[in-house]
Amino acid sequence: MVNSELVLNGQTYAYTIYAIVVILFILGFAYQVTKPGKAGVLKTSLFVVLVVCLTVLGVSLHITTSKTIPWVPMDLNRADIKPDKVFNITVVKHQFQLPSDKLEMKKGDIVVFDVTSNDLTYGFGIFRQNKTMVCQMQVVPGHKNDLMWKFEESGTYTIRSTEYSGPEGHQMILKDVVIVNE
Ligand SMILES: [Cu+2]
Repeated sequence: MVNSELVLNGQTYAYTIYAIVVILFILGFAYQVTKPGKAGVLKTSLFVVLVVCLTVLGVSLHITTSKTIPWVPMDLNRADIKPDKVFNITVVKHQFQLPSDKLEMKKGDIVVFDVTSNDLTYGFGIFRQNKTMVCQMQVVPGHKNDLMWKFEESGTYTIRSTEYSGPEGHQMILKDVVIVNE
């Protein structure tokens, strides 16, 4: 699985470069058609080549990144996967109730976070130390909400609610409670 942070950074750079090329192309075109004097006409063949290149680049960005969304492969096969650990978590009155103080696992373990809400709709998100999100799901009362995940990097992670659940919702943070050992 590809780290979501890597996907995000990669896409940021790739699409920024792509957008800059397109903007330069349009600026160049605008300059050509508005400059005084004899218009320097862009050769039709060159124009076609540029448009085709941009199209191929744009489409291949989508194709190469389509399988990099980290949660796709595991979710497609999750019925056949037996998790190494299941953490049963309850949420009530804007409080997460964990089965133990810390949720510990080994790097590469397949774990399931089975979260039940007894009152409102909440969110369950796992965040890195730099506050970027690893994964999240919605926690709806009266429904089964379980998230299967495999941590590819050891470290300490924080649980936060990722859904607005009223004014008290912002305090739903359990700092450094998910421990992924090497
Ligand atoms: Cu979109």
